[in-house]
Amino acid sequence: MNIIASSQYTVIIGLGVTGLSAARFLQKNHVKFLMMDSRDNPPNQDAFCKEFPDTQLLTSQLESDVLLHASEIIISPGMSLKTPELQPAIEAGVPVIGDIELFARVVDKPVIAITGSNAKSTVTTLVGEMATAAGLTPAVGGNLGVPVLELLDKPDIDIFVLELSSFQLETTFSLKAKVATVLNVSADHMDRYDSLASYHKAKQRVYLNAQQVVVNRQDMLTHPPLSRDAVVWSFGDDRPDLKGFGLTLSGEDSYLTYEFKKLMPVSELKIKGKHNAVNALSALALGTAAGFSVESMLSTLREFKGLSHRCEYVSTIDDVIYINDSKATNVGATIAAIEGFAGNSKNIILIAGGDGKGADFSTLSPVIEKAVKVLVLIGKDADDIANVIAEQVTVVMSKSLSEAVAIAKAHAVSEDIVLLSPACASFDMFSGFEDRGNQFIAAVEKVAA
Ligand code: UMA
Ligand code: ADP
Repeated sequence: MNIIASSQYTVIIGLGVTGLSAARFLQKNHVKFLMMDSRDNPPNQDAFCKEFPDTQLLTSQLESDVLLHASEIIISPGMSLKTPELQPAIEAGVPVIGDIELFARVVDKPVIAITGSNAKSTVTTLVGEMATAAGLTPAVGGNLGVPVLELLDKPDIDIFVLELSSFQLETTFSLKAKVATVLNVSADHMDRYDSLASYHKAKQRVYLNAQQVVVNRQDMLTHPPLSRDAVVWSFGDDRPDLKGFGLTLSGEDSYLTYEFKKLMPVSELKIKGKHNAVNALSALALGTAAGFSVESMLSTLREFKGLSHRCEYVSTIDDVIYINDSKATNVGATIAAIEGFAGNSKNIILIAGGDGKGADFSTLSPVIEKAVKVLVLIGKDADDIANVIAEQVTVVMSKSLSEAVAIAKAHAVSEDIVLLSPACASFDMFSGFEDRGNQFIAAVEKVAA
């Protein structure tokens, strides 16, 4: 098959938003390429054919032979480097990179690079808003939604604030972030990684060539190898030391603190829960390393309301609070939410379950047994969660989210909290976490009526 006239060609794998942005980037840079997607009907097909009428699009499978003869392969983050059809090319030494690598090769403005198992979107958005408050024009994107190569088209950008996933970091080699952080590491995407160690290794790649790094004092897996020659800042929920952001107690109040200086009471934050105070501290550390003034960052923190679907207040019905934490797609996020809302007695009715992505749910059981009085389970891996929960917790299986909300309401008494925090991806029952969160909100409105 005559795939392409020249012997020099690049292959893009994946016609999602990343692949489309890479196609536009290559075209602008006069690089000959073809597009491949393993799906029969990949997204963006019409847009691609209209915009690139003379470029070949191969669908339904990845063709090893074509990949083997490429000069470079640009792989989308949703495709694993272990994909069998890719192996002959990898073994033959064909470079396989991602969109972040293309971006890193050309970017000429400072980059703040943010990864972690949880809190990436919240902290990236917060740091973007802090950059604006500091008088800069930031471009904010990456795993958050807008592919990085699209950000390059924005005019007059002073600084890039990027959320990066482990999938994106696996194929990134040349990024030289002004500031980089791994916010936290807990198991996620275990259907794609052999072990927590290999997932952790991918996350650590954000530190390659970074000028400054921001680490979490409570999570050693966020620290770069000791030999690194970079300025190190830290954050955590304890008292900070030099170059550190943390919490100090004064009377009844807890304060966001830099080194030995109290900056602002935690109670002034609009985002609630200890994990969000920690998120504020990590954003302060990143912003300080980037050169933002403390005063402008504090004004952002006083205003920032948080993102939808992350421990988002929905409603109070009969003195019971309903919280939408649909973005909790792994065990670590759900533990943080339960700990954030736990009272002195068991006050939480938790709705969880979905696609566990190969997770080990056993680390959920101690927090659930301590704080959850009724656990309502939905979705594909509901049984796997039920199997690790001790008998003293009431577990109810439900076929739908709306039924789960009705069950939760029936069990709730005054001052309880009904928390949707699934610890699982949503794709077994919903089109995504937003859809799951919106259906939860609709179900809450229904039981309120
Ligand atoms: N796919 C195929 N065959 C192909 C190519 C892709 O089946 O040949 C499938 C993948 O397995 C995946 C889906 O298509 O199920 C989408 O993959 P993609 O790489 O084309 O995704 P994009 O549309 O380009 O979106 C990606 C990120 N998606 C993933 O990493 C899966 C988006 O993060 C990101 O916002 C976007 O690039 C811009 O940078 C989403 C995500 O779920 C939100 N990220 C994971 C997470 O946050 O946990 C890492
Ligand atoms: P990410 O982009 O990494 O998925 P988000 O900001 O979207 O991060 O939050 C994802 C989930 O993690 C939400 O359920 C949120 O409540 C939870 N979360 C937020 N901050 C933290 C934290 N510091 N530690 C653990 N979980 C957190």
